[in-house]
Amino acid sequence: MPMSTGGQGAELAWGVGSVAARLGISPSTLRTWERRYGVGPSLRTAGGHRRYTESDIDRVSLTQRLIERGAPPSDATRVAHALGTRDLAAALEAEKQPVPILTGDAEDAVTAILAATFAHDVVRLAEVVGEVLTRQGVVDTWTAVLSPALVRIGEEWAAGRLGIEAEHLASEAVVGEIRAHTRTYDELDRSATVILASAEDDQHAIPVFALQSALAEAGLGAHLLGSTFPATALDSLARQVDPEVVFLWASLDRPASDPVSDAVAALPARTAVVLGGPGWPAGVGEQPGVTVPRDLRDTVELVVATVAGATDR
Ligand code: B12
Repeated sequence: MPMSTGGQGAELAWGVGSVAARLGISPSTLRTWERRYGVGPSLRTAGGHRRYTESDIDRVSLTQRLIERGAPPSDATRVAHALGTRDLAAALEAEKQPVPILTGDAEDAVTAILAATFAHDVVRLAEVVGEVLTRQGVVDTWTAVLSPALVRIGEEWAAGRLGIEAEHLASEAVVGEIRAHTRTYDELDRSATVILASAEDDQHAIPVFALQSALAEAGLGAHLLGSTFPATALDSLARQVDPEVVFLWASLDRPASDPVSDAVAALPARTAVVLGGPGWPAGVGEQPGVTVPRDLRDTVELVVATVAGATDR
């Protein structure tokens, strides 16, 4: 017999036998998961009988599906434990076949990305990111979905709820989809040389891939030189290819005495320097020839306008 938890927003709670029948798991396995890993009922009746809420059942169900797909029970239960009710529901959706189509709401996409990251589900991650990119283009996808999802992933990692492996896995999936999106634009204006990289000692590069893709969407080709671009290479780059624009990203705070700032100051006046990311010190945009835009959209506008000005000359 189900029991009502009572009060406002009352929900039904179920006994071990009902849950076992509903999920096709034996009662003894349910008890083992509860005893060993703490995935079990959160309620008890007055008489001490265990009762599963719908959310408890979702947690057990996700555990079951992850185990069926080869995850060790300890990992499956850890993932199921870490998810709040909303992310849990999204992770369950992500585990279902066929994969559900997103509703189009940016928040749903963020939740789906988080759930797939917790579930280490690379296929689902690529699917969600790819679908939103195709539907909305990279600037809107970045602003409404990828940036908030990455911030949340960073918070989950910093709080110790998400492993570094999951952060790498999500980053690779996001970069892969952004690059695939970029390749759909093949008629690009390459009359100016636009260089994109992240600063020395900074491995964060997803925003640089997003910028290359957004510039492609705007019809402009740009060269991507990857992450941790050495400061000394800026000088040789300027001499070899004489770029119209150099964009450098920094997620991490730049050191007080920064060789990149010195190298930037030494670039020829004809090179416009654009700095993005929270790592640059305040006031860096006051140097001549250096601009620090607010976000991706601003950066695209600035680079497009700079290239138009440079090629008109
Ligand atoms: C993915 C990720 C990684 C990946 C990077 C993979 C890759 N290929 O890029 C990996 C796993 C390698 C990684 C490593 C590390 N990471 Co990390 N990482 C992140 C994460 C989750 C996303 C990074 C990102 O792309 N941010 C971009 C967007 C989402 O955020 P934003 O910088 O705030 O951007 C806004 C503005 O800058 C503005 N904007 C302004 N101008 C422009 C221009 C453009 C073009 C764009 C797009 C936007 C823009 O718009 C953005 C909003 O859209 C962040 C979380 C976060 N909040 O950023 C942590 C984060 C940056 N990492 C962090 C740390 C500590 C590290 C490590 C030091 C961890 C470690 N101990 O090893 C290492 C760094 C190693 C190194 N030497 O670089 C911290 C940094 C804290 C700090 N300020 O010092 C963060 C903030 C996580 C956290 N919450 O603590 N990381």
